[in-house]
Amino acid sequence: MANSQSVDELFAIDSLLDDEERQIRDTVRKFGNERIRPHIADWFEEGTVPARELAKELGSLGLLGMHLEGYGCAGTSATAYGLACLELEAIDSGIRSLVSVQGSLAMFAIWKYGSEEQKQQWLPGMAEGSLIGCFGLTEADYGSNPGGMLTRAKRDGDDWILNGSKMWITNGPVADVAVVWAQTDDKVRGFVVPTDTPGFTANTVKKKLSLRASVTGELVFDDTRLPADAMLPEARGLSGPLSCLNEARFGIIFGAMGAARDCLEAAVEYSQTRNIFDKPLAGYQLTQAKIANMALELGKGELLAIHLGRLKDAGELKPEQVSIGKLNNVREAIDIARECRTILAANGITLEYPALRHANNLESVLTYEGTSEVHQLIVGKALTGIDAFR
Ligand code: TGC
Ligand code: FAD
Repeated sequence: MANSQSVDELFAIDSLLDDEERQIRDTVRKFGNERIRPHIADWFEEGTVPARELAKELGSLGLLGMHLEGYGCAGTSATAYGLACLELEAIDSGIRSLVSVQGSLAMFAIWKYGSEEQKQQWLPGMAEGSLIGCFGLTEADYGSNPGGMLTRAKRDGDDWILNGSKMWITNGPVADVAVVWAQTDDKVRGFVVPTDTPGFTANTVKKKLSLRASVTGELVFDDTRLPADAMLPEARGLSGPLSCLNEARFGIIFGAMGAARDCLEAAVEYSQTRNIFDKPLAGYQLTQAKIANMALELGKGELLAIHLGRLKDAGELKPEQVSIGKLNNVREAIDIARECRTILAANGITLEYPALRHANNLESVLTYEGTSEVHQLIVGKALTGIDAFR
C-alpha cells in the first residue's frame, strides 16, 4: 500500500542506530533474504540445514563471535551483534541459533575462560566458520537446574576422564568442538572436547516440531580421555556457564523481535490484498486492532532490546535485565506469531507463509536459554529479594 509504514518507521528505530549499526543490519538482512529465505521453508519441512556451508558464509560476513575482540573476531558493539541476530531470526530462529551457539556460547566460553593456547587453537577457525562449536550444559534430567548435572570429569594422572551425557545440544552432531560442563572434585568446570576424541558420540534428536532448520543432539561421554589442558582454566563453578548464557540470551532479546517482525510483515501484506466480504481484510477494524496491538509490542520490544544493547556496550547490563528482555520479547514474539497466523487463516498453517514456522520455533526459544518461568523467577528475585527457585 502506498502510504503504509513499517513498525521500524513508526518507532523511528533508525534514529537510535549509528551508521555502522545500520550498515551491519542492512548487510545481514540482504544476506538473509537472498541466501537463506528462498530455502528456509524446504529446510524446515525436511528437518535439515546445511550448517557447515552456512557457517563458512556467516563467518566470511564476520557474524561468528562478532562482538568478541581479537582471534579473527569482528569486535563490533553488542548492539550491532543484536541487530544481526534480529535479522537472522527474521529468517528463522534456527539460523540465529547456529550463530548464537557458535559465537555467544562456544566461542565466548573459550574467549572468556580459556588459556591463550586454547584461544589460539580454536577461535580463529570458529570465527571463520571452518570449525563449528557446541555448548553442552543441559542434561536430560537437569535443564532448568544445571547445578544438578551428573556428567563428571575425574582426574587420571594428568588426564581427565569424562563420563555422562548432555541433551538438546544445538549443533552437537555437526560440531568439531564441544564446550562441555562437568562436575569435578573442585566444582563445575568447563572442558574443550574435540568431537573426534575416542569415547565421544553425538546422536541427532529426530521428530522435532520446532527448530527444524537446526541440528539438535545428545552428546555421550564414555570414558572420554582428555589431556590436562582441555579444561578451561578461568571458569570455576556454575557462574562460568551461566555467564555464557547471559551472552546468548542477549542475542535472543533482539532475535525474537526479528521473528515477530517477519510474521507481522507477512500478515499486513496479506491483509492488504485478501478480499473478504468484498473488501480488503486490512480495511476491517478488528484486523487493524490486531495489527496495531502487535505493532506496539514489536516496537516496544525493539526499543527494549536497543536499550539493553546500550547498557551492555557500556558494561552495565545486569543478568536480571537480560531476563526482563528475554522474558518479554520471546513471550510477545510468540503471541505475535500466533495472532498473525489468525490473519493468514488457512493459508497460515502452511509453509508458504512464515507465521506458524516462526511460532513453532519460538516454542523452543521460550524454553531454551532459561524457560519463561525461570526468567520470571530471576526477575521476581530481583524485585523481592527472595529466591523462589527451591
Ligand atoms: P545460583 O546459586 O543462583 O548461582 C550459582 C552461581 O552462578 C552465579 N550466577 C550467574 N553468574 C553469571 N550470570 C548469571 N546469569 C548468573 N546467575 C547466577 C551466582 O552468582 C553463583 O555464583 P557463585 O560465585 O556464588 O557460585 O544458581 P542456581 O543453581 O540457584 O540456579 C539459578 C538459575 C535457575 C537461574 C540457573 O540455573 C539458570 O539460569 N537455569 C536455566 C538454565 C539455562 O538457561 N540453560 C540454558 C542452556 S544453553 C541453551 O539453552 C542454548 S539454546 C541454543 C541457542 O541459544 O540458540
Ligand atoms: P525442565 O527444567 O524440566 O522444566 C520443566 C518445566 O518446569 C518448565 O516449564 C520450567 O519452566 C518449569 N520449572 C523449572 N524450574 C522451576 C521452578 N523452580 N519453579 C517453577 N517451575 C519451574 N541446552 C544446552 O545446554 N545447549 C544447547 O545448545 C541447547 N540447545 C537447545 C535447543 C533446543 C531446540 C531446545 C528445545 C533446548 C536446547 N537446550 C540446550 C536445552 C534447554 O536449555 C533446556 O530445554 C531448558 O533449559 C529447560 O530445561 P528442560 O527442558 O529440562 O525443562
